[in-house]
Amino acid sequence: MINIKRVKNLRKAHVAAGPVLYWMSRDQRVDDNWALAYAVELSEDNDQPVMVAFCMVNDFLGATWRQYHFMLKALAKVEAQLHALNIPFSLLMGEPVTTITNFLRLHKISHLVTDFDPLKIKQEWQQQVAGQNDISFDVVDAHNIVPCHLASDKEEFAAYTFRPKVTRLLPEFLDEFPPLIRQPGNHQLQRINWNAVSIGLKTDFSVRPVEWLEPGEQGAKVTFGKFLETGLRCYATKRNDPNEKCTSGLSPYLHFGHISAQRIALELIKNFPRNENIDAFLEELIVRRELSDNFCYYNRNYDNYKSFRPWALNTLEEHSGDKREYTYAHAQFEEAKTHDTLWNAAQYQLVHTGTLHGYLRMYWAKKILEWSASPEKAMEIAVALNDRYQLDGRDPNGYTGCAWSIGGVHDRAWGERNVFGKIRYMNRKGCERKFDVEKYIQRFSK
Ligand code: FO1
Repeated sequence: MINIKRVKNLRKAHVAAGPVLYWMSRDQRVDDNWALAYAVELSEDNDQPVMVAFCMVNDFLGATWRQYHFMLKALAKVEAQLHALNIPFSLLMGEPVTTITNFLRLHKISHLVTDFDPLKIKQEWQQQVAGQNDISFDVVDAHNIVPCHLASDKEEFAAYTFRPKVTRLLPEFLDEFPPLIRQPGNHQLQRINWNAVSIGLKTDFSVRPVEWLEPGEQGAKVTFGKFLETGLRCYATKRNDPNEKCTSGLSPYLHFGHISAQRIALELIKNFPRNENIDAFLEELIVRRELSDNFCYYNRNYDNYKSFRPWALNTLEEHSGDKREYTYAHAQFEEAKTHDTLWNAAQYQLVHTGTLHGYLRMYWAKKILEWSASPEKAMEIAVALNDRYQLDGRDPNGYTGCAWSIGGVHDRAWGERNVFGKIRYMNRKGCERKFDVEKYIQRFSK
């Protein structure tokens, strides 16, 4: 039984019996997925079949072939896993509101379930589908351990205000997932022609897929296993060193929902004694990640300058006229053509591997603030480059990371200085104190 508090009802209706549909969107996995578990529960309660559909849209928030390729490879595995459970899977293409509405009518769906996503575009899709269809429609938070709408009913100021609210609710929501069993019914389980799907896709094919990690649940499990064996033991001490392999590398999988944060937390707590590594990792995985959903859910300007707190807007405003030692345009940043070899190496890693080490993401974004004509422009450029090249772009974590670096969101005021005002400053000397900068530059330069 799923904890019903994870379920947020968008619309109630008393429709004649019919199949239950899970409209999969954010959490693109079969295992440990509360939205799927809830849809299966409803289908059993009503003695109706359960179906799953994913609606693919073109040019989703500037996504390129790099992200679509990763996503589609994994969705093909989702199809196989659902078929093994005798659950039909449909890949729909087109504008979601119309496409989902047509699917609901065609299959006489009686109950619609989808997964929670704080992004504006998803909230919009869900509101419109609810408005256009007189059907029972529930949203289930399958991404956060503590459901976003329960952890807090407002935008939180910082991790220290949010942490106690999440921690208090963890015992209730760190529960085990129900087993997924093979479903009854004789469905004709058509297989999707995945090659045709990518041919029909409109996106920017110039950003190439990455080969260094395996998309999907299996790849996520292997990556998690590797982290447990090697990275976890140096996480607390060396997670800020991009030359060390002490981070989990799970963010692309978490972004697409190929692995459940709750599963990760359950495994860690069950199999490892609490120590500084586990505590530091759970702080990132639970408090920081759920705080970024909180920020995006309650602050509609999460992807732009207007989301910054008043103190930050004032200080950036006061220093907007400061003389910039260097000023670069979007293209110069994108082509890694700044005067700073460290920043260029970070941009090079981002463009060619689709990921950037957490510590360097902060340095990378803060230098965009320092070398852009204005803080508004800086936020625009950071979000655009992040979303274009990061495998985990278009994610609440990414928007929040840029807002933290450039607008001090969830941070406090620091000593005042040129251009930054009271926004926390980072520089190359700070990096040199943390890790071997020259070694990093050797690894990631042309
Ligand atoms: N979600 C969808 O429901 N349909 C899509 O076609 C889709 C494409 C897509 C491409 C890149 C990417 O990074 C995310 C994409 N997502 C899509 C959304 C994703 O599943 C996440 O829900 C959000 O990006 C993060 O909240």
